Amino acid sequence: MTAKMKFFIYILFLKCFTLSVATETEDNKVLNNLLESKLINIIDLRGILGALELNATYKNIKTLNIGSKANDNSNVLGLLQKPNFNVEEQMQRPDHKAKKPFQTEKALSTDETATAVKQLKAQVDNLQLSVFQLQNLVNSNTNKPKSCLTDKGRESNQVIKVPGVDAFRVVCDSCAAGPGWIVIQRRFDGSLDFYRDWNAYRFGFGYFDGEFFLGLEYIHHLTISRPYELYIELIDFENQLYFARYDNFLIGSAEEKFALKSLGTYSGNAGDALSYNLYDKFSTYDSDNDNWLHGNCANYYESGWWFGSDTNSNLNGRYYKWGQRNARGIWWYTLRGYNSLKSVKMLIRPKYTLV
Ligand SMILES: [Ca+2]
Repeated sequence: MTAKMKFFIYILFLKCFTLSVATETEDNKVLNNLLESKLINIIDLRGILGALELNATYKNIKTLNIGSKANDNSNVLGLLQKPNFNVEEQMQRPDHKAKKPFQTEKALSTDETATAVKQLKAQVDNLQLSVFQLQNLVNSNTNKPKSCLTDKGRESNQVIKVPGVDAFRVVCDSCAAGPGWIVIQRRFDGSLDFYRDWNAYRFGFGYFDGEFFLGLEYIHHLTISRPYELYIELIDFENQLYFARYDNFLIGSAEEKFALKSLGTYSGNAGDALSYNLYDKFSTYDSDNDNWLHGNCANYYESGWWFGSDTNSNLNGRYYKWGQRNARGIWWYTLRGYNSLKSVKMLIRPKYTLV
């Protein structure tokens, strides 16, 4: 069998293989097997590719120096069968292309091997792309969406899936108020600027291992998927911990400007500051959805929050490290008036724990 025939058999095999892969949609075992066989296939192809390149080089040398013996393929077959040929090393050399002697016009015009090499390279590229896509598929299946309710640790990351939005990552908290809470907002050191625009609040910002805001879009889809409760943990600069809990938390969609549609019944020791803004829409400095005719509360309080004609809380305000009294700070009016708080955490959890 000539190298050319082998090449076409490989191409045929690859096409069949690729088609069969496209129809596979089952579990990780199948995906992993496919992935493995594709990787083996790539290694095989690189072997053939390297052999063909050597073949071209060999022919080039013969064309230039030996003349009539250029059609002798016996050494080519030997090269194709050689098991320890180091293709990787040659492929990875940065100056690999520049030094390939078979790239001279004279050699390529007398040998179709160059075309075969080019096609094989394209096949390898396609295979690598499909391997990448398969790996993503395996990863997404491995990280199957879970609930914070199944989380056993104090704090961890989980992938959550709810209708209407792609799976997304959340921070779970089992420390603040029992198991199963999703952290939707966290402030504790002022390292992150929360005076942000509509898109930032819509899709979230910050770092899961630091300060962050999960994103109104995700909070909306979570709270509309089933009844949720809200827990707000507040710590002042005397390290006293307070909380406000609401047993039926729901916010509207982007079209509804993420209005605070429901809070339910309040309990806690921080006071019920949030009910003041029940039914109010969310505003940011570039999206004024409040009822204040003469301005934008988000600009005035330098945050993004639910505002009507005014507000009784501002948990996304400026972080003041010494607990200053400032309307632009992080405050919960029923607790410390406008005095800024040291840390705040907002968490939500399904109201009924039927996982
Ligand atoms: Ca306004």
